[in-house]
Amino acid sequence: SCRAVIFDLDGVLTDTAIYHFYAWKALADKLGIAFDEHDNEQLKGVDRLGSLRWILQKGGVSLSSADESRLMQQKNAHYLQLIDHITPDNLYPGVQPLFTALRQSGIKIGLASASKNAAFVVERLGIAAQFDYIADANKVINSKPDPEVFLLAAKGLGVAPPHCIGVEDAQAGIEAINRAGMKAIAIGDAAVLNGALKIYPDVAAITLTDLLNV
Ligand code: B16
Ligand code: MG
Repeated sequence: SCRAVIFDLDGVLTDTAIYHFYAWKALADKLGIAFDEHDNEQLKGVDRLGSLRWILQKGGVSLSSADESRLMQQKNAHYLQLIDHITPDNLYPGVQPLFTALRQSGIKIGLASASKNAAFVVERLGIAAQFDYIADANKVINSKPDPEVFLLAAKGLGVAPPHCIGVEDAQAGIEAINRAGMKAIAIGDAAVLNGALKIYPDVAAITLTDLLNV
């Protein structure tokens, strides 16, 4: 039975994935490396250093760790500028009703994000207080597809992984949920996402009954 639902942030609760894309795209342009939306699909759920290295490798570029740090800092500054205007209006439709239904059923709500900016984003979205536990990139060493961030969320919630459902928009995230021994639900395109028990176009399509029957 389902006792907790652990949500990914970027691309599941809000559309920050597009701002990550804009910021990486600007950096790739500066480096003269081709980078498009299709490439960006590979970076969803991948942490900051992993994303930078993926782009550099695509361009056949290898840099010192000092240069990597400088570029990550540039990308993050640009990203923070892009998300500075986020308000509760940026919460995807359906999130608040689903959270309310989960709470009313006594099901815990967790967050498992690969982003170091997760706390800032959920604060801006006005939903920070609704999480029973937040696990993000500041608290883990290994990023998705490693299960660490989902396992930390389960531990923080006090719920055993088999009683947790994870909700993800990224292939790396679905893999992380499965490796954590949880049930995976995907948000997005069935043509590009594999390994989930169910797939929905967006959070608004998920009902409490669906979650209880997974
Ligand atoms: P930051 P999620 C992930 O968040 C994004 O999907 C991914 O594109 C991004 O590179 C990563 O966070 C790191 O973000 O630079 O803010 O630490 O989808 O796991 O919530
Ligand atoms: Mg995501």
